[in-house]
Amino acid sequence: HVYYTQLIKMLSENRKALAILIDPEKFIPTKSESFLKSIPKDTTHLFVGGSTVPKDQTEATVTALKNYTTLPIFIFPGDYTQITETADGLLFLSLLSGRNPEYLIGQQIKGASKLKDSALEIIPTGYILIEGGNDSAVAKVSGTNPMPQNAIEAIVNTALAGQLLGAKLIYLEAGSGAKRYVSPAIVSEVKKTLRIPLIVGGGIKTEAQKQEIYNAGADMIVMGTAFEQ
Ligand code: 1GP
Repeated sequence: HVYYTQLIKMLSENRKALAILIDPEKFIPTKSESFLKSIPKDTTHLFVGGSTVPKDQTEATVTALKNYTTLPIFIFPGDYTQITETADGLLFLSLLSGRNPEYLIGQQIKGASKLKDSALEIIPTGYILIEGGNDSAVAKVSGTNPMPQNAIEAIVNTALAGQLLGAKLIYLEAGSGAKRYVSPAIVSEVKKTLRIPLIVGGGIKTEAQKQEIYNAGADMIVMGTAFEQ
């Protein structure tokens, strides 16, 4: 687990992680070089994925990016068809906030045989969808309800259950393009109870917002929409 170990080490040295999310459905592979020049200097990871990605587009995106970067590329899959060996790793997500078995365990079973002998670094990740003030693609595609931002205790317990199930990361997601990002109060309460790294994404656009969420306790922030061309 090279990349996970690197992440733990960087966090132990009080450095924060920043993942830039690329949605293959919207990305033009020939623009990879200019895109990579436009992302922040403090970027530590690239995530590639989306809720609805046409077949083979994830692989084309990863292959194109690989020509111009040494940053680790992780698949952040909307479904099992997005698995590609061209990436460095994969967030093996389970949508813990929802009550749709297809996204809790169904997609994971569909991907399992493909991942059995994979060289991808597979990181079990508890994925928690939180109300972001507008309809999110994750809610729509998964057919699940996001957790309300005022349900802090339920969110904390969901994250804790994920950790107890063996997740190596917890991801608090407000949805791509969220009007309202996950509140600092939620981030700090979840962080207090976890001993695994905490990822926060959805609706974070500015440097000030990013710092606010880091200060609340996020170990990694994911930004997508802010850098879409
Ligand atoms: C979405 O958390 C990510 O899955 C990033 O969201 O596109 O709003 O930055 P944004």
